[in-house]
Amino acid sequence: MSHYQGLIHRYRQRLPVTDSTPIISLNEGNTPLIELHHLPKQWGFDGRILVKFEGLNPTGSFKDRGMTMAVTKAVEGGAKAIICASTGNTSAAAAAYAARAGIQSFVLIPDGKIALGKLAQAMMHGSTVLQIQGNFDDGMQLVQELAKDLPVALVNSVNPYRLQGQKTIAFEIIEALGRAPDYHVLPVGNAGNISAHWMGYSEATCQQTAACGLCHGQCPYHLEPLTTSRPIMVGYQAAGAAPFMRGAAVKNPETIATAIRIGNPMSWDLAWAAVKESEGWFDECTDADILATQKELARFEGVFCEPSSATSLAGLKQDLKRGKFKAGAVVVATLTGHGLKDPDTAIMQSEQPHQIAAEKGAISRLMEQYIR
Ligand code: AN7
Repeated sequence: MSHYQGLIHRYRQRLPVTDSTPIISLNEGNTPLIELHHLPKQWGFDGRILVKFEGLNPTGSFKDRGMTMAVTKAVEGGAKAIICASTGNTSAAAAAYAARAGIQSFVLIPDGKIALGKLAQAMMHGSTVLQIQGNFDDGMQLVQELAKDLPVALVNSVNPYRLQGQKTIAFEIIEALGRAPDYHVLPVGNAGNISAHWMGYSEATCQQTAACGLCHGQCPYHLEPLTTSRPIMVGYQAAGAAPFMRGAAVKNPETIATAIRIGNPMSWDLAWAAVKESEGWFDECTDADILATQKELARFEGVFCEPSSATSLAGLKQDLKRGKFKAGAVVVATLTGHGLKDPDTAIMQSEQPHQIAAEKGAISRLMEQYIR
């Protein structure tokens, strides 16, 4: 076995590929599962919290898992171009994987509401960036219509190969823990990721029989189960963009967590199925709590995720206080994207640099205030 070559190579038996499929990969996946050492205690929790840091994927978010599959299948099918609507991370991943494949990419992004790092990525990888006067939901409508009329493959998560790639996160977590967690918490925007997590956990436990109730004997992957239990799935949304809490689409979603500024999620039914079958729940967090948690994680654990990603831990913290998690439980939180994606929001909420003379005395006097 040579070095790690990405999640399609790693999990090819559990993915819809053949030996002749031309794999388009940037060695995505295989991200670290990091145990939190300080926040569980600070939050009064006697269980374990581990974060799956998806910010360490090649373009800095979990979108690479889905994009390696979607672009691989698009190229296998002869596509010369791909298109997506995006709040930023999907566009960065689409641009990078299209570059890798040598095909054209088009990305529709909401005017002005995308984090700077993500825009830089799409531009740098040579994507044709279309900044529309509308939000993500408007863009999603448009790309579905455009992909019908033009020879471009749609690579949003309505493309089933996206969820196929993203389901591999569950396999990695089970392998790292030696079991499934008791709870899995994650942010929910367009709702593809929670659906993919549940698909992964379900396939990992599937007994390939009607009796197991998961695939009703229909599972295409005739493999030994990886584990025996599935986690309770908990999805957290930003309060200004929480259609799952309102029970209907939200017309003008607003949140500082621009990645999940989505009012009309495409995977509505799949996400509800994940939550209901696992006996989990949805809840919402304020922007203030999201930012405070992002900072706590960076400050006390050394892990820097983007605001949307911190929504998973902001929700967890809130629901621990409400006693919604069993004592002693093992909780995994997906940190969907890297903090460097959105430098503006990070700098805005942090202690500013000290403007100081290039002079030893002045600097040491300042330093003494910090050394106890
Ligand atoms: C960091 O890039 O929808 O519930 O267009 O970038 O699967 O949509 C991003 C979504 C969470 C929500 N965290 O996942 C896009 C886009 C981050 C994200 C989500 C996104 P889904």
